[in-house]
Amino acid sequence: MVDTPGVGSTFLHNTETTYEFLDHLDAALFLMSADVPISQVEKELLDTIKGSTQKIFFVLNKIDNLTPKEIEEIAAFNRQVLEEMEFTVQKIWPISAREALKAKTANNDVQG
Ligand SMILES: Nc1nc2c(ncn2[C@@H]2O[C@H](COP(=O)(O)OP(=O)(O)OP(=O)(O)O)[C@@H](O)[C@H]2O)c(=O)[nH]1
Ligand SMILES: [Mg+2]
Repeated sequence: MVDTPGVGSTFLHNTETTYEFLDHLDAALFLMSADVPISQVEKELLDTIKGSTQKIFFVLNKIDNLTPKEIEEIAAFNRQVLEEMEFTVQKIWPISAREALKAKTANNDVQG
């Protein structure tokens, strides 16, 4: 598994690194941020991925600061953008990497 740098990176070489990996995709996990809608650069990346794999898992991160209603709204908005781009979106997986890390750390404490 390869964690590519995000696109729209401050540093152009990061974005180039991401694009260099796109020939070798078995599946893609596309991480979106719940605090901002999908950006134009992300849409360009998605367009490129489209030809490389059909297996894309859409994940919505950073839901920790949002109400369930807000999560619904941003997920619905992003879903519409993706469907307009002719992706088949089975599901958008809402997660919080921050909460997951917190839980993992707490769990490790219990286990000593
Ligand atoms: N509130 C919140 N912030 C998060 C969460 N996950 C990541 N962040 C914050 O988002 C920022 C970027 O996190 P990274 O993990 O570096 O994001 P990335 O997508 O790997 O970024 P690049 O690899 O640099 O493109 C950091 O300030 C994190 O603390 C989350 O679940 N909730
Ligand atoms: Mg990263």
